[in-house]
Amino acid sequence: MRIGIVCYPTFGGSGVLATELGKALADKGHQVHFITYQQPVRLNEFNANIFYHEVRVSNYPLFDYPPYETALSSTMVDVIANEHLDLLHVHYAIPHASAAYLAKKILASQGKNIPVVTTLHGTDITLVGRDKTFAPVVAFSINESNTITAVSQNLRDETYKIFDIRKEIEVIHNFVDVKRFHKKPIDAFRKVIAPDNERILVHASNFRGIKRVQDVVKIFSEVKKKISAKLLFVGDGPDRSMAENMAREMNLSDDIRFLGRQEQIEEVLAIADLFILTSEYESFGLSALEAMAAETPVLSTNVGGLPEINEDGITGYLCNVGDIETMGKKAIEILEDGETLKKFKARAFAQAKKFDIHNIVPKYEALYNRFCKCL
Ligand code: GMT
Repeated sequence: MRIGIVCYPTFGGSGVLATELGKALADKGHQVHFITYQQPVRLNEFNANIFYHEVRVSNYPLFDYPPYETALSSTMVDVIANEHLDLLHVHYAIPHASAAYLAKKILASQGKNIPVVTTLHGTDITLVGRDKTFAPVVAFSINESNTITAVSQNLRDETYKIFDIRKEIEVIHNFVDVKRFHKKPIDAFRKVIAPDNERILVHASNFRGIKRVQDVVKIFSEVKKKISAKLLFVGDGPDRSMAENMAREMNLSDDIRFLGRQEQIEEVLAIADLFILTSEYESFGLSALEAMAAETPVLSTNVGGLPEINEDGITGYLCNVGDIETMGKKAIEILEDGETLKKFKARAFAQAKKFDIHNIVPKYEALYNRFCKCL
């Protein structure tokens, strides 16, 4: 089958998921065409079944705001027609679903029918999408997709609450390539980070306000009162310097490292003892699932889709947003003795296996198959 994938090419979860999906489909013999404005970060190896089409936006001096969505629709039309695509799968509604709608209409006027699958990822609905500046277009273009999927039951429910969606939204949970993330820790790396065998805590995100990275620093400070530990921050974004300043002010700089964006996050997770996710909302929390695949328990908030992956008291703990005291206590409970930690690690890994790439990708194939008779 010839599949077009449209996504954000950056480090965000939706782009990562879309890229991993495309790679998995290509491995299964499908021809996959990525349509994005730059090479997706996880698209870093050669595969004969993968093609990359860059969206170029004219920077004509008249434009204060270059019309990206128009360029995207035009590129979609070009690729779908010339590469004879069977289906277009867009990830993140804004602006991908509306650009796909326009492309679909243009192609229909030329006698070609292209089914469009839209996968909702979270902030495209719960944060940005519901804003008045986008909402009517988001609702309309979601309804015009041939089929809609959401990455968690929670996001499906939220979408129905926020928008007047007249179609069935199917839940297909995000996935992880367990084989890739279940790595042996590199001893030398562990020793550099934790020379005295301290426990290693990790947080990874895009450091946006919704992630509440300040809470991660505060929780770490609580943990440090009882346990010798180190904290690794992975990623970058608007609140990184605030977290750095807090670390300095709280006298924690020697124990906190900011690693920046990491393409090989599995190497970092392999040495982790606890993953912390303090978000105000997560439709799913792909980074937490990746941590679990690396046998790392998760201390997270109890919002959005997080309870669908992190089992309270089993794979980690779920706490109220901003409840630093409880989160600190729960972190200590997981980390304090080796036997308890081992149990949490084993159960986190077992849970991740349920979301393994080999269990989830066939669900997307089955869905595509409903629209194309070409599989
Ligand atoms: O979390 C972000 O800010 C990035 C965002 C994205 O679109 O890349 O992540 C969303 O999609 C991920 C993949 O489906 C989910 O794992 C994240 O939970 C979701 N983020 C939010 O809902 C805040």
